[in-house]
Amino acid sequence: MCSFVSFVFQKNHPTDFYNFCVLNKKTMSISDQIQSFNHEKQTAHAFHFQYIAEILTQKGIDIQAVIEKIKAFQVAIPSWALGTGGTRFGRFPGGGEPRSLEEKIADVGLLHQLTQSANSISLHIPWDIPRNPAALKNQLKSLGLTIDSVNSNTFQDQPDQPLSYKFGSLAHSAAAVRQQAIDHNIACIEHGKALDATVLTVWLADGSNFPGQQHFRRAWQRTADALGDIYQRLPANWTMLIEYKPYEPNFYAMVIPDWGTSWSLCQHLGQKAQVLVDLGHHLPNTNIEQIVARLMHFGRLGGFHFNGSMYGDDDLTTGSIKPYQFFLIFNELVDAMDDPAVKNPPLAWMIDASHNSKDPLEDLLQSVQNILTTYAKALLVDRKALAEAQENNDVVAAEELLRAVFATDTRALVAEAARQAGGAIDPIGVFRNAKIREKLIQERGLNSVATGL
Ligand code: PSV
Ligand code: MN
Repeated sequence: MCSFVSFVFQKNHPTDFYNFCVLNKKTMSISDQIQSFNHEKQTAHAFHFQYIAEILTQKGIDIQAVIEKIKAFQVAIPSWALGTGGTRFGRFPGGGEPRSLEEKIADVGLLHQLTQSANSISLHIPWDIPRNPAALKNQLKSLGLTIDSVNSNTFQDQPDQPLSYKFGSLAHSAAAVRQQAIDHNIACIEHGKALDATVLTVWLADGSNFPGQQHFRRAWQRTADALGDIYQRLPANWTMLIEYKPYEPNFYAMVIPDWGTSWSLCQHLGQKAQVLVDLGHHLPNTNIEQIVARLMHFGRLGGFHFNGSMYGDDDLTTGSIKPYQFFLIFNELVDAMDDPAVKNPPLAWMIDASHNSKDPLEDLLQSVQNILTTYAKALLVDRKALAEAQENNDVVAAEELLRAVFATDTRALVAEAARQAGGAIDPIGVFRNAKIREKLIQERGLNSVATGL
């Protein structure tokens, strides 16, 4: 064990504290459980951390600087990923799902406590209308959380809604439907303001299922005009994120199918409008890393929805299917974020996933872990050497450089960042060891249902 590692462990984990935790396991708080489990994992973690620390130090990398960047990276959790997702063929909930906005916030608080990297929650309106903003703000504050974004929903009809979105919302042929959707987005801004949010995310399901059904140019113009009305109501410090998606629920054409259309709408609206990239919103084999680089070059990448995808909007665990592509995407993000010449605003990071076969909280913990380990890899890329290889057209050197970083196991760096921040070396281990799901089932029941899809 290197002296740095043994020093930090001794400092933060005195043995008598550990004994106290083990003896009182049944009544231990989550933070005590984290410390206790960290202590159990200490030796193995120290071994792995020392190994990577030595390799990277030899390469001249400032380990603590990398760890500080990992600690600073925070990803939002969407309120709708906390319950079991499903497909149109069924849903198989595992119990203990949050039944209210307060319980959703509590779940995100737990994820943040475990990882120290999930300090905000995204709301979907009307699923998450804040009934008592003052109390919610207190709850958020006590858990160290903020609101990441408010997301409007004009893809479903609500029971009390006068006009239907069956044929679209902001792009609808009828002005009255467009106005209803505009008003809904403005109401979202108001709900967000009450909770100190600063981001409105707009994803439109508008489009057509059959050729000839919708006039493409009129649909774009109606959307642009309607978004303009919403944009006018956006407070000065707010951002409007415009999310694209190539298909689903419409299968012939979506009104905002790609980054180019999102970008064109942002150009039309103004600087507070930004493109949102959802990893699952691309056709197979799309070069997402290039899209990300382009958008950041234009200063127009505002938000990111993480998930894993095999075919389309599969909403699987982030990094579970195409880890190399995920690394290449992060490589472009970090490259642009580190370049002072790039004038892109800070990004709103969020996990947008859905779960049918896993415990939603465990799945989110896996996603956070994969995001952080991949981000850590991107931080290790020798940008100068890569640029040199690129400028000299040394194809093999450039590729090998990236492949070597991709093959580096960064899990100990992420574990060390969490440990230093007061989180868990092994978040899923703590979740299971502390029997958190079992306790949630006891508290909320087996058939509790979260509002959402
Ligand atoms: C659409 O597929 C999407 O990715 C948008 O972000 C929605 O708001 C979200 O999923 C939840 O339905
Ligand atoms: Mn999304």
